[in-house]
Amino acid sequence: MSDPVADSRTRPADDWWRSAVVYQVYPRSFADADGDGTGDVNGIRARLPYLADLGVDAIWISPWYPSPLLDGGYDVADYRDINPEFGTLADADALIAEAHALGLRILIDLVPNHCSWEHPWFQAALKAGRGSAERDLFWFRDTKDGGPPTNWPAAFGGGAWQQIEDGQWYLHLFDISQPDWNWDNPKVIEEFDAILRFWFDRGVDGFRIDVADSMAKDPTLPDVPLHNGEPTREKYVGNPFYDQPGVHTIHQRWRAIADEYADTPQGARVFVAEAWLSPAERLAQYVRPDELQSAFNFDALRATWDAKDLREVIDHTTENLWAVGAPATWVLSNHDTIRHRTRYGRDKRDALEGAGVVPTDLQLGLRRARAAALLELALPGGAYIYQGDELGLPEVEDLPEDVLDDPTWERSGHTVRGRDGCRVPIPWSGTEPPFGFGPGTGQPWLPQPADWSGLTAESQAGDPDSHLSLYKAALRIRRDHPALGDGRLVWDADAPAGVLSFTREPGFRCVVNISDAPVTLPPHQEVLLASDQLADGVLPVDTTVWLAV
Ligand code: ISL
Repeated sequence: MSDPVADSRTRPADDWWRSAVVYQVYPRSFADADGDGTGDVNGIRARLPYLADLGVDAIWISPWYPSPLLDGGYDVADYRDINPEFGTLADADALIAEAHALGLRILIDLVPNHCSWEHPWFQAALKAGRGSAERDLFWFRDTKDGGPPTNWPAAFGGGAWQQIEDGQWYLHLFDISQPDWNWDNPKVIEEFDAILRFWFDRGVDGFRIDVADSMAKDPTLPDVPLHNGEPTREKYVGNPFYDQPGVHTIHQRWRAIADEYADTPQGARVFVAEAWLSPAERLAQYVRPDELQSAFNFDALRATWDAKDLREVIDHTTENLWAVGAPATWVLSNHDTIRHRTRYGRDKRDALEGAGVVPTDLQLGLRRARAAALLELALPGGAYIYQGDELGLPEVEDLPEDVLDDPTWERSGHTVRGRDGCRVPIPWSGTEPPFGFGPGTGQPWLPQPADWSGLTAESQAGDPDSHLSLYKAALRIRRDHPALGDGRLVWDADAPAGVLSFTREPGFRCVVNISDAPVTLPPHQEVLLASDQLADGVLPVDTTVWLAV
């Protein structure tokens, strides 16, 4: 039997996504061309040369659609237009063309589980009344036992049902402003087919699918069990709103649509699933040959800076994804999580939680973030870089309460600050805010720390030892080296405890020292790149080296 991963290296460029490095743009916070304090499409266009020079293969743009931005744009009011705060459809068309001219692919975000309460179909459903065809596009139900139809909790706090004036309730698994679509209704299915085609026809190369595991619901609407007295959002097998079998029918349908584009110059279009599903056996179901091509590997994001943890995640991921012929992906941060420079600067094992209350060593975090970048980019498969990862940005944990914008802050009754700390606008240049985020001195929608002048792209560009220079060097080597990208790895038997060491053919070895003492470098021809200074044939703690062997 042929090996699907090994074969892929000889497949046509259609398989670009198997080894792509994808850069995530969060449009509100990337670059502001018109100076209103909010990032925009023309800001992204202006920075395309930066991204091409950085050396990524593709850009994924978080939602840019018309939206009241009550969940940062994941509350979509119109799936076929651009938020006027961000620009116009003509700007988006120009961006797609300019990116392609620079050799960059464009992925955009599809939010199929829910829309915004401003979406015209939801507004019509509110007016149409119980039992109407309009309400059947969503999950409207009557009161049960004097309360909501189920005990399901919403993601940002509180229950997942909101009661309206006539007494019915609608389902919102996320914010109250994000009503869930009813995917049992054929009109919803057809509408999303048309949305995919709308953007594919405009030239986008693919979609990141938001909460790709939640569209299908158990129509009997059973309650979820209580944990510590509270209804759980845990994704246990059989959860009525996560990982239901029906989601796979939807993904198969979308894959067929993407494959219709195989004969266009860009080739078949692609998907990456956002589904926080563990273990990898479950995630692998989403990337079977007739479903989505790839999925974010959040086990890698969740793993702590620990050799045993990381090795387990790498092995488990690759075993399960390779079994279905899919490449692994590697993710360290995104717009929903505490930035990894900050996480890796903490002792706490589950450093994803506890913003602002855990002692953090940002110098240690930076050192580990450098080592992690070289590990991530050496592993087989695709890799994701969240905007600002390449600058070594930390989480901003001291945003004033009055600027917090994440719905989590309000819905948790001001107990959980939420995700704004990883969404602070990018520092591009200059010595004080807005650090070139927008023209002039106007301040961005979230304030930047005054001490970020050493982190700007401009200040790092000229410094060969900067975080940005490390990323650029790594991406250049990754692009040229035949061992990197898609393929296999073999663990080296001679690695000391606490050291991750693997070889990729031809002639490449990656060694990561996560032990508590320096280790001797294994025999090699040449050091290709190291995340920090190497001393005399020795690899210091929290350092990664790429070797030619
Ligand atoms: O719901 C969860 C756990 O109970 C989360 O893991 C959830 O899958 C994740 O937060 C989904 O995030 C995505 O969809 C959200 C949006 O707020 C995030 O920014 C987006 O990445 C709703 O659209």
